[in-house]
Amino acid sequence: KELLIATKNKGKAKEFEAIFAPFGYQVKTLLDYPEISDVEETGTTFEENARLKAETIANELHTLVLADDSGLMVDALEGRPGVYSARFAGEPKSDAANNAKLLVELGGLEGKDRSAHFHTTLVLAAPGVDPLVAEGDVFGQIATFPSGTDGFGYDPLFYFSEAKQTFAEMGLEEKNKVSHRTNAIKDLLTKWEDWFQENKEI
Ligand code: ITT
Ligand code: NA
Repeated sequence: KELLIATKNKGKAKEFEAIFAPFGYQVKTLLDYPEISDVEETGTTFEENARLKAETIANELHTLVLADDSGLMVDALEGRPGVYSARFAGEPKSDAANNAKLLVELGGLEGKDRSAHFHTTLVLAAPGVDPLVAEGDVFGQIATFPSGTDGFGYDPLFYFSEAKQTFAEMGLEEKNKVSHRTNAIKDLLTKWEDWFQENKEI
């Protein structure tokens, strides 16, 4: 049994492999399929983007594909950067530039609410069936300066109150106990068996 994760991000792939290997899946990523070209994320929602990636590749390779689309929503910015999180500060993708832009945008809002949440939508697709959609969130605050060196993306600015640390200070293992991606995987696992029952041809 093979499960293809539609990502080139090694960190993400490792996280998914740890979850699915015990179920007997051979976990592959797009790094194992260099001939598959990037699916452009042209959707305006996480679900649209994840669905686009998962369904396109599932149909192309006739296999089971899991795609993940995620981002950061900041309340004081009306939910931005949202689906545009990876390219908030423009091209090329840069975590440092994105974090700097976020601090600048919140700078004029001194003393205001800095609440934010990360969101992940997962889509599990196979040729000819309705895909399975799962979601997860984690809530926190945007810090006034970056702290910590672990993780990626906005982790140095995402302050998780329960741990009194940013995600980048917590380290991967602690982050993965509470993260949006972990919560989405938990949601996926609760729906997984029913989906396979309904789609026995997979
Ligand atoms: P793939 O589509 O190839 O997987 P991507 O960079 O587009 O890579 P995502 O859609 O998951 O990955 O994430 C979009 C951006 O949201 C990402 O570049 C980060 O800036 C941010 N992000 C997502 N998950 C994050 C996390 O766990 N910690 C910090 N930032 C995160
Ligand atoms: Na994305």
